[in-house]
Amino acid sequence: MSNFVTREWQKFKDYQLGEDLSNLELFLEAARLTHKRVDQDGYFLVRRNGWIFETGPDPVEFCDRIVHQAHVEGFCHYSLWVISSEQNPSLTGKEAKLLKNFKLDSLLKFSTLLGKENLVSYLSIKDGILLTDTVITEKKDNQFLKDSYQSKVFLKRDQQLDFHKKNYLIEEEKSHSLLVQLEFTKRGLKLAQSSQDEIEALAKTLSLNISEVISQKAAHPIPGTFMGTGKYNELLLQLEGEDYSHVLLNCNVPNSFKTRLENKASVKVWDRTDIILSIFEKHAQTDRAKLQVELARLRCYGEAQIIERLKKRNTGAESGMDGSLDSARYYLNQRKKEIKNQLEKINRQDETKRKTRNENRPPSIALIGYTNVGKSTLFNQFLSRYEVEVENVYFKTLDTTTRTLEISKHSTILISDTVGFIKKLPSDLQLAFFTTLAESKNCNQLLILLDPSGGLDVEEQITCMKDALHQIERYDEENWYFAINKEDLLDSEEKKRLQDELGIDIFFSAKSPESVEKLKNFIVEKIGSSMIEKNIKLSYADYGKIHELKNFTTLPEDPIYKDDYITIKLQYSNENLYKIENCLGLKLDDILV
Ligand SMILES: Nc1nc2c(ncn2[C@@H]2O[C@H](COP(=O)(O)OP(=O)(O)OP(=O)(O)O)[C@@H](O)[C@H]2O)c(=O)[nH]1
Ligand SMILES: [Mg+2]
Repeated sequence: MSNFVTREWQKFKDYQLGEDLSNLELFLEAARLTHKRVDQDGYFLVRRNGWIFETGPDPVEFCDRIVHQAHVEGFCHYSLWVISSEQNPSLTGKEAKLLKNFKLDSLLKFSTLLGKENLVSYLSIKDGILLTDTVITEKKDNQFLKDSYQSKVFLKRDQQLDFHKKNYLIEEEKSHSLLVQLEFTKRGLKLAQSSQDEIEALAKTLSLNISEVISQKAAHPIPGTFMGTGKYNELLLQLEGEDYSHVLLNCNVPNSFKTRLENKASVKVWDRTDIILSIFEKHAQTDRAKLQVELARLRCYGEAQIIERLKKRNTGAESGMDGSLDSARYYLNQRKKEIKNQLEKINRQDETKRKTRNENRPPSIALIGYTNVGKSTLFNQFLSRYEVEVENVYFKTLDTTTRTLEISKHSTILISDTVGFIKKLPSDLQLAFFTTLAESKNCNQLLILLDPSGGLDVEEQITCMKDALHQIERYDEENWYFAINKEDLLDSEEKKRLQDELGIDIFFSAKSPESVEKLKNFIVEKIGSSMIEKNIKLSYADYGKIHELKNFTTLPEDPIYKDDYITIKLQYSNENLYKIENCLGLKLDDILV
């Protein structure tokens, strides 16, 4: 990219930051001028209420930076603007990829052509606060974009400017957070607390860099300051001396405590629930996941806090609210109702799909386990292709994916990758989480993966998994298999201890193909042993039905072709017997070998 181009776009950005651009026409004129000078397409990002964040000729470079900032700030709704001399800038492959890679909500396009029709498309941003739509406008005698609907995008611009300027600086200096690690020891205290390892892994998932830790061990929380007064003062002192982007707490604290500290120290305060919610928000990809997280956020924050936030951000006007408590409350309830209805619809559709699949359901197995244990890695290995995303972060997967897996030449099973568990998940997320697990709830077998290198002991992972499974009403422990993944990270002594003390069924490494093959054989054997096995005799006239049989049986061996008939070994569960007999048009007992 030539220096000239970069400089010109940089000037445009400075212009945005320096000017009051509530006058949209001025802004568009500046964009047109910049564009004329550089003769290249340009891009900029806007936050959901219209704040221009960054401009430049290279969208990838600043998307990288901005999306990172978005996570740090807890915002996740971004639109990318394309300024182009094309009359109707089309979505190129590169831009489509940007939308996907950076999870941008939309691409907004603006043509800089003068004298002809100008076009601005607004695609919907589904954040429930700013509702936009796709609109085409014409320029008529300097009447360009006078439409009030569209100027909403730029509303309140000047009040947000400092905020973003500050973000910009924070990003350049690399943000850093302060961790407050509290441990309460009183028996029977029902408080979700993360170990330091766990909270560090959660922070890393959000790209939050912990540069300082303040810790305290106490019997129970102290009213008001939550920690001891001395420790609280130490925290305030630390916040005074350093410019942190976040204070992170390893447990959940009352909202009033957070607000007080935020106001006092001008820093974002996130407790364990906030951190987990932000991760879910960051990773939610499907409509269902996005809606569930939004609902959890609305429930979790509580009415008062959301209203407070709305007021602070002054988004009331944009959402069409008059800013009063009543209308905010009305808006919140409406939004909750809306989300619930949409979720119910999605669940109904999924249920229908599941039922159809169950009609002809081969044996099924779900990969479940604590977050980051390697479920998705194993899933991809089993299928020999990159089906689901894998990353060394918490809660990468938020939705269940089910695929058919060939386990031998004549048999298939259904295999599901699922959302990861975490100890003491915030209760509002738990609800969302268990709905997502509905798919695995119906699987015949559960392969419970455990990670000996994770932030939580294997013993604790097992307890957590058992609790969660009981909550979705799965008590059939005979169908659960415990498998330790990441064997490569385990020393022999620890392996022996786990084998002796916990009765682990199998050790493997999802990264080693031989090891995955061993696990596959283990699954085939287990599925086989839970089923009825029979040898039957089929005439050559029924040869074509063998393929159909695979939908609800397993054929562990190749059929044997005799002179007058074929013998087949069948494995099936009793509930599928009538389907087999229907398919063959014969009673199994009549054709046994
Ligand atoms: N050393 C080692 N690392 C592994 C192994 N299996 C998976 N991993 C790594 O563990 C990390 C998490 O893997 P994922 O497959 O995303 O884990 P997951 O259980 O699907 O995680 P969530 O979707 O977040 O619940 C990735 O960095 C993997 O590369 C293994 O056998 N050995
Ligand atoms: Mg996963």
